[in-house]
Amino acid sequence: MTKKTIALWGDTQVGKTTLLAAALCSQYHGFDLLDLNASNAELGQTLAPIWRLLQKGMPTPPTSSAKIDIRLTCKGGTEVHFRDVRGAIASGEDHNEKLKIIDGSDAIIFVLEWNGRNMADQFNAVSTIVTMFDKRPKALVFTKCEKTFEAVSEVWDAFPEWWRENPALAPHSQVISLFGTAVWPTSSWGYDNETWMPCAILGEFGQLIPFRINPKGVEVPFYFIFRELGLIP
Ligand SMILES: Nc1nc2c(ncn2[C@@H]2O[C@H](COP(=O)(O)OP(=O)(O)O)[C@@H](O)[C@H]2O)c(=O)[nH]1
Ligand SMILES: [Mg+2]
Repeated sequence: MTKKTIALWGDTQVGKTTLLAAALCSQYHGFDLLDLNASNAELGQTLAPIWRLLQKGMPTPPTSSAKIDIRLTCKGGTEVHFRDVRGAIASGEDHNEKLKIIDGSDAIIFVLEWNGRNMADQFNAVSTIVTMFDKRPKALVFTKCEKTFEAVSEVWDAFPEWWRENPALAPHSQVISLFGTAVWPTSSWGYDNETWMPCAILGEFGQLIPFRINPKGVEVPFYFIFRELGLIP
């Protein structure tokens, strides 16, 4: 059986695990490329519990092991391993561990928080790894975009170079340009379908918590990578 490994690479807390859960578990936000009969047991042990917590507005546990491999099966029968790489490895100095992960991956999705902290460090990591990744499929995904953009914003069309909307990204434009049009805004929390407001409420300590989440754009990068890997036409 053919097997493809897709790495999700990014700093801790940027929203990688949530993105995977939102993209792969939501029945409504249409990632329909998995053979659910073959994948349900694995989803039930990995992403489905996280998806359920998010739907209830409850805190999700941080990724505790160094990396988690989620082994799923596509409709065509190919096994797809999603490798959710913990941030400390992604941004840290363990070069050998990095090389091992990169060598074993067929595609990579870099995950950064829109307007996140430590952008310079994160883009340094991206630029090193992306050159090691040569011609394999790659994408750059920005998370938590509902915090900045309105539901009706044109950025959701991901028009070419939409990311230039953020002047803070100018110093990193060379790295971002390496991805061509494979740069996407996403929001795992999304917007309410009726009010178009972000699906968030303030918790008792003034922190944002998810409320009736309705993810936006989360499946798009996965479709792209599946297509690039030849898993869909
Ligand atoms: N506002 C907002 N918060 C998010 C979004 N996605 C994830 N988060 C929150 O960011 C935190 C870290 O998410 P997690 O997926 O665990 O990050 P990881 O460490 O990169 O895997 C959690 O509290 C999530 O609920 C989003 O789309 N919008
Ligand atoms: Mg995680």
